[in-house]
Amino acid sequence: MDEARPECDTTRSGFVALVGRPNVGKSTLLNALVGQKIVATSSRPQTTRHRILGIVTRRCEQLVFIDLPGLHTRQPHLINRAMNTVAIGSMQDADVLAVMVDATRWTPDDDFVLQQVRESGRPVVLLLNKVDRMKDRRQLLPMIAELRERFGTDDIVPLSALRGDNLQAVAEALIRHLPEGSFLFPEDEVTDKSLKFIIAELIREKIFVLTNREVPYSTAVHIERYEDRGDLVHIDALIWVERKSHKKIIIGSGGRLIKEIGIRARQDIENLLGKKVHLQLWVKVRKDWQDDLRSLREIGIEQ
Ligand SMILES: Nc1nc2c(ncn2[C@@H]2O[C@H](COP(=O)(O)OP(=O)(O)OP(=O)(O)O)[C@@H](O)[C@H]2O)c(=O)[nH]1
Ligand SMILES: [Mg+2]
Repeated sequence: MDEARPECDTTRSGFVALVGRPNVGKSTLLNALVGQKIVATSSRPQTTRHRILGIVTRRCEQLVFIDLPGLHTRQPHLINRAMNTVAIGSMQDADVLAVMVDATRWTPDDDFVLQQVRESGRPVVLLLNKVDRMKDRRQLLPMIAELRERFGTDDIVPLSALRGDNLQAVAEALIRHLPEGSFLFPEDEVTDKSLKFIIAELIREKIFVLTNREVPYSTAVHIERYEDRGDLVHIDALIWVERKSHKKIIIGSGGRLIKEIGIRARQDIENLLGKKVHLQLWVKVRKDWQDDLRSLREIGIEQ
């Protein structure tokens, strides 16, 4: 019995690594389980760049999710290799892997995921996401049978992270793999990252949603000032871009695009803080930062 929780016969807690190729819905699931938007999601692959903890505390269990960059085989920049290294390394820290696949698409990157999962030797719960998009639900059973063979696990949960369908079953399946023990984090904590980090991610998410091709990947966001003046928070954020041409695109004609990024980001930040926010965005060219180790360290991506 945990002395801090006399109502529980046993308490369980541990780490769950969210593993999968880019764009399968790992971060969407994390936000849904935590019940708050703490990580960026978008329809573009490689939205997540950092290892971010999302903590879900229930009455007698605490699941500490590790949201990770999607594993990918095309790695044109240092940042891509660093993201994969972080993801593969983090699998070893987990009590169980929540391996996510997309019910509507299997790609060569999924084969890479399968290989890494097998090599890790960690216990696996397979999450079959986006079932809301399946045209024919009768395909679900044969698909589950095939995945059972491939991943060598009977723990397979179909779900829709976007709609919030079957999240309870996801949590239950993962909890069975967690060791007995006291909670690892205070019960009101939802992440290990600072408020500044989350704010930078919310801004970066808007850039991912509102720009195309190589432009979102050329950007990183750094919070230069965070000043809480009681009922109003002043935030200055700097957006790095790799090229002058990208700067022009981010600003947009007559400053329209940067204004839109600011409006959307401010709404999310106000929701997060529960306060009014004054957000000022700046854009600066930082040539080839995706291949510069020092820049990667500055935004917290370590190899
Ligand atoms: N239809 C549908 N779309 C989903 C579902 N879950 C996530 N998505 C969408 O899939 C896209 C990718 O979601 P993310 O959560 O950013 O994916 P991710 O796996 O974290 O991707 P990376 O960070 O790039 O590795 C977004 O457009 C989501 O809205 C789902 O259950 N159903
Ligand atoms: Mg993600």
